[in-house]
Amino acid sequence: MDSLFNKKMESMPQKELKNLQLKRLKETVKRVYDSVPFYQKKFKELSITPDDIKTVKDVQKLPFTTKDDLRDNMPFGMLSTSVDNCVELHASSGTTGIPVTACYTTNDLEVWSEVMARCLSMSGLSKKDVFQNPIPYGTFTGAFGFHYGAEKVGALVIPSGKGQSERQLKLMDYYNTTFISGVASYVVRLGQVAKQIGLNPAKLSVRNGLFGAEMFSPGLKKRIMDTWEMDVHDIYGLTEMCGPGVSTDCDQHDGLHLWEDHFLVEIIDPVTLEPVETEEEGEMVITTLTKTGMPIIRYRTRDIAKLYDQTTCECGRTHVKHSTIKGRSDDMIIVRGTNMYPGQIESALMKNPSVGGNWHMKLYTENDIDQVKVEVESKQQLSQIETKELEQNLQSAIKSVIVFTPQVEVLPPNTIIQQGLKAKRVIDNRKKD
Ligand code: DLL
Repeated sequence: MDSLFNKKMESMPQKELKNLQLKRLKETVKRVYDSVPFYQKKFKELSITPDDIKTVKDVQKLPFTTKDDLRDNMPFGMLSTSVDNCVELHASSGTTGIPVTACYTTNDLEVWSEVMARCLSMSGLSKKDVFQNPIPYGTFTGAFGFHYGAEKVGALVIPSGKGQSERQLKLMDYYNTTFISGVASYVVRLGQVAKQIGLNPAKLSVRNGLFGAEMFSPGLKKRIMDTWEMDVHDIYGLTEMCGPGVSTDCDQHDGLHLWEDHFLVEIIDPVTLEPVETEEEGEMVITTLTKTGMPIIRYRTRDIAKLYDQTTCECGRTHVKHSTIKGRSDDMIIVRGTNMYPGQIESALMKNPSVGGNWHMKLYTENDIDQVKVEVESKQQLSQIETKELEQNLQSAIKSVIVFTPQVEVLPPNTIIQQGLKAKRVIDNRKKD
C-alpha cells in the first residue's frame, strides 16, 4: 500500500511549498553566485544578481545549464564547495564521451536518501519488505540511490548488484524477495529468463516493483505487471539532480509526483526556450533547491513531458505531477520528414497483447532513401500465418501514430537480447552525408 514517508513535507499545502521553494531558490542562487565561476560569468553576462530573485517565477531570469556546460567544466569545476567536503562521486552512464560527474556532500546524500525513501514508500515499500536491488553498484547512480532509500524505509536490503539473471531469480526465490527495483528493460529480461529455467515469475513472492532509468511506456509497464503479477511504479531521475528520486507515480498511476521542496521544475519549448502552458508538452528544466555539492540552475534535461494542473491528488500528496517521459528531445528521429519518438512506437507495439517485451528499431539507407524497420518479439511462438498477420496489424498501429509505414518483423520470443545497462531501442545505420 502506498504510504507517505514524510507526511508533513509530502502533503504540504501548495502555498507553503511555494514559499519554501522561494527561500531555497534564493539560497541556491546565492550559493552558486558566490562560489561557481561558470555561474558568476553567466550571471554577469545577463546582468543579474541574487537580489533579482523576488518570486519563484523569477527563476526564468536565470541562465540555463546544459550537459555541454557541465562537460566543459568537468570533473570538479561545477562544485560549489571544495572536493574535501564531498563524500561520494557518481557519473552518468552516457555513451557520448566525457561522463557527467556529480559529487555529493553529506547533506546531498541525506536529501537523496529522503527523496528515495518517499518514492519507495509511495510504491508500497515498508520495513516488512525484502528488497532486492538488481542494479550494478558502481558510478551509475541507480543502485546506491535505491539502496539508501530502502535502508531509510527500514526494509531488508539485498544488494544483489549486476546482472547474472539466474542468480537474481534464485536469490528472489531463496529469500522470498517481495520488492524489486531496477531498469525497466532488465526486469523484462528477468521475466524471460525465469520462464526459460522453468520458474513462473508470478509464483515468486515479488509483489511490488519500482523501475525507471529509461523510456518506459505504460504498455511496457502493464506487460511487466502481468508477467510478475505485481504492482509497478515508474521512477524518474538523472545523475545531474541526484540520480533516481526526482519523481514517482503514486497508486493513482496517473502522473509522477515531483518533490517540489527539493527540485523546481519548468517545462519549456525546446526550440524557443519559452515556458509552455500547463498541460502542454515540452522539455523539463530542473533547478536543484537543496544541493550543496553541485547545485544546478535550470538544467535542460532534454526529457519531454507535461505538468498536470495542480490539484491535490487522491493519495494526499500536494507535489506537482508530470506525465511519463515521452522521450528525449535528442532521441527524436526524423525519417523522410516525419518526426517520431521511440516511445510512440513502443506504445503502439505494447497495445497488442501478442507482442513480447523486447523490441528495437533499425534505421538504414536503401537506394539513398531512409528506411525504418521495427523488430519485435512475439509473446508466444507463432505460426507463419500468425506472424504475418501480427506484422500487418503492428504496421497499421504504428502508422496511425506516426503517419509513416515502417517495415515490421516479428521475431520469436527471447531473440532480442539487450546488452548494457539501458535498452538500446534505436540502431541508426543511416548513410550520413
Ligand atoms: O538513469 C537515474 C535512474 C536510475 C533513474 C534508476 C531511475 C532508476 P542517468 O543515467 O543520468 O540517471 O540517466 C538519466 O535517463 O534524463 C532520462 O532520459 C532517462 N530516465 C530516467 N528515468 C526515466 C524514466 C538515471 N522513469 C536519463 N522514464 C534521464 C523515462 C527516464 N526516462
